[in-house]
Amino acid sequence: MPKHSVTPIYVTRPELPPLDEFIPYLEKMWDSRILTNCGPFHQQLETALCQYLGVPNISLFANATIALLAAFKALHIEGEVITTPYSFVATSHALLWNGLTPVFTDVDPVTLNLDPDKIEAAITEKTSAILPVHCYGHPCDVEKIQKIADKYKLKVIYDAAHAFGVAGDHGSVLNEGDLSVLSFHATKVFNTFEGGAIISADPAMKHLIDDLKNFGFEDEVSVIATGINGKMSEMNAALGLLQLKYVDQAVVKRGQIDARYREKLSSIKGVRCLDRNGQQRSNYSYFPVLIDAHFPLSRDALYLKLKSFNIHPRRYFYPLISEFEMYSKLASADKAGLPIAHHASEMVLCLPIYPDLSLSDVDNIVDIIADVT
Ligand code: T4K
Repeated sequence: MPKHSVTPIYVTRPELPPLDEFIPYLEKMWDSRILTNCGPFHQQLETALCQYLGVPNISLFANATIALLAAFKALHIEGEVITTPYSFVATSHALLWNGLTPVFTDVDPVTLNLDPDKIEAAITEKTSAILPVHCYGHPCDVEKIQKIADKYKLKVIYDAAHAFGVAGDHGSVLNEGDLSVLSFHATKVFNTFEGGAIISADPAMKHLIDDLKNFGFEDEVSVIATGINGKMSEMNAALGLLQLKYVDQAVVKRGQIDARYREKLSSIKGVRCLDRNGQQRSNYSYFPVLIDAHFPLSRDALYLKLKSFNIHPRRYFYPLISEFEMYSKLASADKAGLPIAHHASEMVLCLPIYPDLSLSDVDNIVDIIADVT
């Protein structure tokens, strides 16, 4: 029998290290009075993350949204950028903030990532970049995207907000494209409360990005570009150093929850879990399911039903970005051109997944879903 949860179960719950292990970091900050502007913890975290993620250069940011803004600035992107409507709104907002025009193309029905076969038809003489998202941490078809980018001399900036530690067929997805942007928000697999990062291949590019996140200062008296204040503080960086010690075990626990959901949901008609094809290493950051017409309830009815049991899934990503008022007038936002994204957005439900979620809670969530069949 499904049970009403005594405490609310949200889509996620941030992972935190033992508090007493954080105190020595705070003591160091109190002693040194170095609180921000790329201090020692910031530098240590950049080094540690390069090693952990297997990437050559990383620039820490206050959050992924500002990192995305800086990424487009660093590459001098102009005109139109081809992107997915099936993402968190920050993806496209980064374009508008840079005076760029998003051009939405449809997603692949299996991965729900930008469909590479739709990209070429959207390229015009104004196109200068592609902004795909590794949605839910599922790798994009990086090879096909790169081929198109090379053919038309376009830059590729990956929104890798969900893809911490994810590897595809060619290793870390974070080494793909020109730049990749990570989020370390509280709701992510690896969190620094708020935080983000840009991964770059070339030290000169990292140098430019580091200047851009510090107002554009090259030195005390020279400002080389219209930079922003995007620096990660020492407090966030110190937390990141500590979180890094625990992230592997957190991913293992997430993997167990993912496996339990898949096993238990497999017998429920009308509920489809997304494949993990092409992932050599997953981070299990989200657990999206698609509720189709074979299920007796609509997605929204199931969402409300779970809420009535004090379980709070989320409809990531509904509405589509292209439906928000600042995008909906764009020609590429027309629903007719984005049938798969619309369909997914109307069917998706992200079920709770986080390391502390017990397998008995997972069983109860599945029981609530199954109880309507
Ligand atoms: N690109 C993509 C593809 C993204 O998904 C995101 C962010 C970005 C870029 C931008 O990254 P950042 O600039 O944020 O670094 C959340 C997050 O705020 C957002 O970071 C994330 N994607 C998005 C998918 O989800 P909301 O508005 O759904 O969050 P909220 O506050 O409703 O939190 C969800 C649940 O998590 C809550 O019901 C309870 C739990 N929670 C949340 C927070 C913040 C906690 O237990 N503790 C907390 O501190 O956007």
